[in-house]
Amino acid sequence: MKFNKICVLGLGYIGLPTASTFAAHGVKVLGVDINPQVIETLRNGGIHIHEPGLRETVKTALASGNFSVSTKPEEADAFLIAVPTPFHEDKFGEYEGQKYKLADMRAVTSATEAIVPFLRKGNLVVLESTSPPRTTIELVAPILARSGLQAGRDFHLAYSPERVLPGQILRELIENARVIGGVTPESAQAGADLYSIFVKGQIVQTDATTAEMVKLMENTYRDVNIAIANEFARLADKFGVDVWEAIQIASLHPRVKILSPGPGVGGHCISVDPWFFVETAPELTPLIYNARRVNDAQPHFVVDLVKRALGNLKGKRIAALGLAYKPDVDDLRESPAAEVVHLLRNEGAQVKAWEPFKPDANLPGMDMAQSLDAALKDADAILLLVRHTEFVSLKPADIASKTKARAIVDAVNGWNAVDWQAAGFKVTRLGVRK
Ligand code: SAJ
Repeated sequence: MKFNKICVLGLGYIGLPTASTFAAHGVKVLGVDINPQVIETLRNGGIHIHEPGLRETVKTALASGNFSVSTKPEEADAFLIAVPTPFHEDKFGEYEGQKYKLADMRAVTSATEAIVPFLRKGNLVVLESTSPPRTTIELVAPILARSGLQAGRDFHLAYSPERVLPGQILRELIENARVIGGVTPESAQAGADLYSIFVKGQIVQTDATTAEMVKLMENTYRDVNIAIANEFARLADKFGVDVWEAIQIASLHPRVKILSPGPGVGGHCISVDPWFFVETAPELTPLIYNARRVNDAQPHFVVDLVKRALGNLKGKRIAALGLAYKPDVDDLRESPAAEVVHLLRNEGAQVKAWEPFKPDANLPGMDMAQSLDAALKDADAILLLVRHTEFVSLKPADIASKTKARAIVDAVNGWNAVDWQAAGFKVTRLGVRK
């Protein structure tokens, strides 16, 4: 199938890079977002999200005349839906007395509805948003049928998840393998024709529900494996073992690869996607459900460590280093580090947080330091929450001269305990009680 014009609905972390990459490859692209501010920002040459290289790609795409933006879709050969699928804030499911989160599919529903008046015979529609299994055939197809056209007979319909890593989106969009699940083999083929415009990685064709499941399986696999690493950290602490040493030794086994414990699992993918399985099949997912609970509870274990270092936290001053959800990114969404800080404050501690990637972050109830030195100055303890490269390379002797704190708590195995002890610090580490 040939594509002269495509319409991308949703210009966020995935939609905008995808739309501008298509445009850079010579396709006419209309980017659609219901938020007029997003459209205005883009029209004025700005960009509303942070992603390395994206500003230039968008600028070039707009200047080439191939990329335009609007709040409304138009007729096109293909429609891509890349809108958010967050959770409902105030609605929960319940199974055997246990609450679980529910996906809010309203954005997918309204983006699909917006396509209906413009859908023509022979078009392709692709859903990219991470969704519960069977969304393509049970939610999207019936809405599109309101056009009088039927998916798989009159137009092509496919599901193709994004699987890119924030911070490397533009490269991974092109290089990663791409799975395309069609409601028919012809739909999958049409999707493969579309993405082969820029994808250099392998393109795998399958059915729509398999592709939906693949995406959720990838992130659930990671979540469950991080949960077991976190439980290992709790066990090592109980048994007087250093979990980091134990993981390293166990991972020498050719078929064992254990992930890293830490303050929990954040971001907008791994802490979210497993719930899409739980909500659609709570009776089949006790392991996935409990892995989520283990990872969500992990910030409490970090607070316990701080208490071990400082005793009662009332009035204690703590320098919290890092608020991002993972190392070397500026993304604070669903960050377990931020959750730790909130819990410490609830215990009466006075926390100054230093996040070098977002010093001006405006989180409710958060006291942000404007520099590392400002965070350290009056601290009683230094708490390492994110393994940012610049934190790992801090020199204990330098730090000792900048603070009266003589206790460090390392929740991410970022620092060498011996070096810090040599500089006069008492060291408390996650997953270590020796
Ligand atoms: N984490 C640990 N221990 C580890 C690894 C990670 O505690 O050993 C924590 C991180 O600190 C972070 C969270 O898990 O808080 C998630 O980080 P991540 O790097 O594992 O994943 P994301 O959310 O940045 O990106 C993932 C990727 N999926 C996989 O690696 C299977 C990415 O490819 C997906 O595109 C993305 O989710 C998504 O959009 O679904």
